[in-house]
Amino acid sequence: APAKGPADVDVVVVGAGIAGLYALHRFRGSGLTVRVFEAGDGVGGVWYWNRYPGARCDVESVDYSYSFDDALQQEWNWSEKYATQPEILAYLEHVADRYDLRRDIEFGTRVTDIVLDEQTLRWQVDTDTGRAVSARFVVLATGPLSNANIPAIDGLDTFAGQILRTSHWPHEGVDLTGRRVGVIGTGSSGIQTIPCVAEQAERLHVFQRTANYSVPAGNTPLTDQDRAAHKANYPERTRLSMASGGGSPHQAHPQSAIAVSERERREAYEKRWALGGVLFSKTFPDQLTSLAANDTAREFWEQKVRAVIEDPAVADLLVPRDHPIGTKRICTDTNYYQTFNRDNVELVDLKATPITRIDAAGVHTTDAHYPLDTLVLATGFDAMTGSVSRMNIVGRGGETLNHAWHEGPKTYLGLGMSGFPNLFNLTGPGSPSVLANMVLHSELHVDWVAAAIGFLDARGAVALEARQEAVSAWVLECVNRAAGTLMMQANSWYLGANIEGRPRVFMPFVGGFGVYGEIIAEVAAAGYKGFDIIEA
Ligand code: NA7
Repeated sequence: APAKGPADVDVVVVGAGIAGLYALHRFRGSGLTVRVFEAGDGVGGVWYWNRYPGARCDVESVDYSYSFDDALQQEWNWSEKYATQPEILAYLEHVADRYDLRRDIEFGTRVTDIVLDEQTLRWQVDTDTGRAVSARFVVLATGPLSNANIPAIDGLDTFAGQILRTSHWPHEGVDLTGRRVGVIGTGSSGIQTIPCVAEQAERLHVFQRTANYSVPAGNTPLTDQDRAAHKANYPERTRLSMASGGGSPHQAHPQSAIAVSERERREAYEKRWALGGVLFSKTFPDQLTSLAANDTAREFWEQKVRAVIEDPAVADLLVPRDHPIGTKRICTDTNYYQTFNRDNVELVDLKATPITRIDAAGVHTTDAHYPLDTLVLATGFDAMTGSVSRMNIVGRGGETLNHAWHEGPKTYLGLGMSGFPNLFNLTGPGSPSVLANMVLHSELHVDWVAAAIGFLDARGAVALEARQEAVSAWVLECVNRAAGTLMMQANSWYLGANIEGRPRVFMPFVGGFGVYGEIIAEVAAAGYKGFDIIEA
């Protein structure tokens, strides 16, 4: 039976992940009534679902933390440089408890429909439990990586063994000891989990379609001294992060990769390699805009990686050939390449021998059959728009958001959509999104929306709605900025290229997190330029 929550509220927030939790706290703090609907049975979003062995964040834990309350920063102790999934989930559960958030979250409740009443400009929100609520504002905090991609492989449903998905890993955990395991997918999730699976499994077959660039995480435990230093330095770290390209405090080298000497270049790359992880793609400022600059990074990477792989033929397969480094998100690993030196691990090159079908006993490729007990799908997400597209969102004139976005997502600043007054999308297409630190990005967006609501209420206005021409101009701005980079040269999920039928449009705003923050602040300061303010 439908739960007994309120029938109408000021704001409905969809999703209780990083963005949704802070949205609830922030909006409630400004005196609004808020209801959060969450499909999972707990808080955490991505960090609730993705429980596969080896799952970690590729942003340093100290930076992947909320900045809105210094007391929270001071009391929480991260144990490692890069936090594991269980630790991040524990942190988010702590946040939910500390700010008493759960009382306004309805778990196990998936939003199905969000429909505008054009007379009242209120939204009717329906869910799969029958629970329905009316709201003045709807904030989509559904996350850019929450709708799993299940590959359409012939016979997948006939497999008699166990199928595991990295994005929906069983809560009770899985013991793979003694099993013959296959992993399909070598993106971030596959690359993190493969070394852990290899340690347990009797035999592991890694089915690789496209090789990726991965940089060692360089993870280490944090000492009391490290933590004390971070805690003393939080304001400065946050300030630098907010102004940076990707939401972390580390600055790129001031010069072009080509302008410096061979020795200086090498030193800069060595330093970033030691820092670990994704920031390797931002060692030099022109690495993602100049192919010559990018080549220097790619060559450095290749030398490092080949040095740890024993079989040169296997190394040939693990080195990407199809895209410049960093034009797909760089993966972050712990012993990924070394895993292929193990006797119980075999790399299957799907480019040479594609999967033809799956049967009860295992995977068929064009030249072999691999008998398996367990199949792990690390096959990614219908990213950026996937979770939004699963809901029936209907705005003015019966127009659905899916129809409005059929040629690619169309937003103003990533936040507003024309024809959808008072509906805000967080950390999605048209914003830096996955190119930035998602915690600080969530705060930036939620604070902006909270201020916009405050602005409307102060003048007694009803709604904020992006103007069509502002949307068109922003879409063009995003396209032009992406065209000025190397990002269009990869078939990445940034472009929806991994999902059949999605238009090929670069979805995130690539101009940098700090630049984006300035743009949206200017829009607000100019009285929400580009939005219609609908008076009562
Ligand atoms: P990704 O990065 O999208 O990786 C998915 C992987 O699955 C990738 O290697 C794909 O190969 C592979 N894939 C997908 N479908 C198939 C089929 N049908 N056959 C074989 N291989 C397939 O997802 P992740 O979860 O690893 O990471 C997503 C983000 O989460 C990551 O960037 C971080 O920001 C966090 P393909 O490249 O398409 O050939």
